[in-house]
Amino acid sequence: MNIEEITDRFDIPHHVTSIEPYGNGHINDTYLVRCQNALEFNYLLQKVNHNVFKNIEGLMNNIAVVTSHIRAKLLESKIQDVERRSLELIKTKNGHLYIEEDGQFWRVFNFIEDHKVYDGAPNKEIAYEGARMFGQFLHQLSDLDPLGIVDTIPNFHNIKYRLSNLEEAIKADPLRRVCCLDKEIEYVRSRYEIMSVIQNLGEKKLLTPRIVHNDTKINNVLFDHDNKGLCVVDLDTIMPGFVHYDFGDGIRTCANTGAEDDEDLKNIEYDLDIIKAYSTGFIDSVHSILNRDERSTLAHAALLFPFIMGVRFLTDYISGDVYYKVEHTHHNYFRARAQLKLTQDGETKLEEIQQIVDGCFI
Ligand code: ADP
Ligand code: GN1
Ligand code: MG
Repeated sequence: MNIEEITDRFDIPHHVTSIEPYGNGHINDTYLVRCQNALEFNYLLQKVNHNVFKNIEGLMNNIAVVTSHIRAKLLESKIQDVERRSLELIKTKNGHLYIEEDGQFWRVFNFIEDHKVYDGAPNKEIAYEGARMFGQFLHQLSDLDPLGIVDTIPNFHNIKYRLSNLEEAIKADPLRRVCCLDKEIEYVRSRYEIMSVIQNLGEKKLLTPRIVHNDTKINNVLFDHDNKGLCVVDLDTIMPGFVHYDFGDGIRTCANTGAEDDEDLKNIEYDLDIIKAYSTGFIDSVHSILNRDERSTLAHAALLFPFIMGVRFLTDYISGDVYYKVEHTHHNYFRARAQLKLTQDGETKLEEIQQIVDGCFI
């Protein structure tokens, strides 16, 4: 079945004029479906990455529950433009949430028109606004029944699990890549205890389990032309977790002066002004729901997230690039090295980051 035939199985009430690859994600295959209609209403078709997400039925149910919950809240608050501020799944002509064809899984969303995305925050205003959107999203989900939400990737941000995966990959070493990675592996191993702090607090039940987004890269917020946040996208990883996850991944992607995969390590450091803007936006949205331990340990997420991503990229590099889409042979290596450099920079700035975060709760 070709992509036009796949699209035709969804309940799209307009004539489709083109289907083109879209966006910059590392996981799913995304297409913009343009249609002929007076309102310029278009759609987003996605092939969900089944290698990454094993339980598609559970994942699609999560998304249906969350998008309906958010849409109901927006309608209740009488906000304008609800179609551009929330995702909506377009069902198939048979009323299903997705289709399965030849072992591939496809779904369609409303396409949010006239938006901008940023891979990093170009200024403090964007960092504040992106963070406010992620914080608001977490707040909107705080009254959702957790029993209706399944784990789409078990142990997704469990650093102990990620480190044990790395050790297994090192043992297997299928492409003989480990011999060139002494420096990175030694650094990662030396941080095992300190990077397990949040996981340990969670295991001791000191942090509130919440429904969180879990993938708060700044390019998962869509902005309007005035750089005001429109909508949070990429809902595949919504599942139980801790507030630190959404705070940390946002800081990692907003406040890095270099790129996620920067080959020039001199470009990479944490910009404290951006961290301040991000922290202010996020905490403005969530402060009322956080407990004392969540507040006092939030800053640590600025270390944990580049670290966890460094570990995951390194594991994928050693395993032969089986998880992330890569653009060249050593892409995962450069990603890992860049993320570990950002972690090291965070370590040198931890005291200042802690002060910034504490200041946002006053
Ligand atoms: P991935 O998991 O591969 O990152 P995403 O769901 O994040 O996939 O989609 C990839 C990109 O497509 C996003 O970064 C965003 O730019 C764009 N995008 C996603 N959903 C929508 C939407 N409903 N409307 C407009 N653009 C979208
Ligand atoms: C992936 O889907 P995308 O590109 O927004 C990954 C995140 C990583 C990120 C690193 C399901 O996010 O966990 O932080 O790449 N998503 C999944 O860029 O693994
Ligand atoms: Mg994405």
